Amino acid sequence: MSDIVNVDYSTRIPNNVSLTEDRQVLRALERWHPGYIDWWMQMGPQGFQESLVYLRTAVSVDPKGWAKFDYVKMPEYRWGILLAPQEEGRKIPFGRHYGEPAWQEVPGEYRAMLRRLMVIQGDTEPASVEQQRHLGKTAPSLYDMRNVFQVNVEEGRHLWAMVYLLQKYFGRDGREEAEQLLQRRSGDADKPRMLGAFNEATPDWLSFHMFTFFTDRDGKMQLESLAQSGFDPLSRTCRFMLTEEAHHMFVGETGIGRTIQRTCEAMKAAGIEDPYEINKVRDLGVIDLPTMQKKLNLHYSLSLDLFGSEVSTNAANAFNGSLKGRFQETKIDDDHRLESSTYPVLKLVDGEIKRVDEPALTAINMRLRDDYTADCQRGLDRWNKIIDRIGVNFRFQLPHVAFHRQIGEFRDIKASPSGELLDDAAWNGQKENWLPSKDDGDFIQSLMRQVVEPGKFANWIAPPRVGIDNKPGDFEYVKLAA
Ligand code: BYC
Repeated sequence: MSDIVNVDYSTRIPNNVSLTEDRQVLRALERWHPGYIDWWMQMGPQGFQESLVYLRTAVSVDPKGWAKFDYVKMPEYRWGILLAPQEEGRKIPFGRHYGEPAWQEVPGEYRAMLRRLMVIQGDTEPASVEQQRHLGKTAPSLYDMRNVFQVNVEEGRHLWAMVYLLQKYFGRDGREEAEQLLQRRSGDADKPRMLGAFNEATPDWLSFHMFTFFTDRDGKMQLESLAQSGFDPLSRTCRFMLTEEAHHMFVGETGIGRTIQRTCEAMKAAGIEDPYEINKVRDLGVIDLPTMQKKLNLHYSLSLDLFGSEVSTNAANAFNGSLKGRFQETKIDDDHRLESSTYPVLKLVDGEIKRVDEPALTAINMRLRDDYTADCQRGLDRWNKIIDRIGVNFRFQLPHVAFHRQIGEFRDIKASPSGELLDDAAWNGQKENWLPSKDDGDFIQSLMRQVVEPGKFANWIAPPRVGIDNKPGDFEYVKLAA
């Protein structure tokens, strides 16, 4: 049975896909496993492989009780293959094959396109682990340290998820791709990861929390659209990955929220009313709000690039072929084929940013990106409420989509966060007001000191409201190796 809810932990690779009956795939995965562990030891969290970490492990795909918590050494984490249960009689919800039964095998004509989507998705997962591997050393508490490690092991599992699909459905090509996924390295000049944001450094915890808020949220949107896929094993895989993804975005949103809270409280206690009195705020040992806005500008714009070009034939082909749908496709009230509808796209027309109606089919990336922006804005609204509640006069804002772009319509122009087009001189004169400068980075770095006493937090971040798995405030989330 391929749709069992509980996970078989008796084999080396926990799974709910009856791997023991699938000898060839099991052998391919077992051959891949040692290379994965080598990669984890080399590129995973540095200095903590012997520590006992209070982690959740998926033990079921039942939404009501899918995880258990326990102390685990990260290299011994049980990375498994978990797919959401098969939906009886599932029909393809969009594209040319709308209404046909979902495919259990890869249709020959879509092999290359599907493989590409899975390889790109797979590539981001280990990339983020690589980007975050230094963070344990400067964790502001054991609670936060545990959270980054939880995110890391689950990104590792997401790599397994894509590797399983590649090995099961793409034969020798799939096995080669699975090898390549262990060879590329984030930021490497010769063999970089595939997408821009995954080659950037994550130098400090503010970056980590921004990354998990903005970039993991791109992950959510991309997984949501792949979860619509006519290729059922991909759909089921992504549906289960989304269950884990929610915690990653929680880590980002609450991480930034706690940083904002601490800064605003410290300002109030010191009688500082003006959030732009940056040096005075920094002297309190907290991160000033304008610097947080700059980090936000950076991470949002890098994440927008992950949606590809606004007008894309790749995206149109993937939708038309019923491989990658829209966000919440089944809830949208239209023909689900997009044969004649249009969608408004911001474009550069005669040197001005204008709204232009494009065929909805080629504007698929744009639509997903708009859904993403709306989702980000809701998070910002929640952060702004924290600022209001404490009574500081400041608001976070998303920059304009033309700001600081490297992909798509606006990659060759310069624009301010409010969307005003600028020449190079104006941009160079202002850019340090909009993006983190070296000084900003150095200041943030100066606050990054590891705090390992249970229940204690670095000065720049407030404690969380509740613990993980309802543990008390002084719970020892990580038992560091002696
Ligand atoms: N960087 O037609 P276009 C996550 C390339 S995050 C570099 O505009 P398309 C996670 C593109 O490959 C989610 N290159 O784009 C988060 C194409 O090249 P080829 C990851 C880029 O294909 C946190 C050319 O430009 N999942 O899970 O419509 C932690 C023209 O492309 C970029 C996915 O992305 C870029 N930013 O859309 C851990 C889902 N953008 O093929 C994990 C799978 C475009 O012509 N991927 N290019 O040589 C896709 O759906 C699409 O491939 C993309 C691009 C959305 C990425």
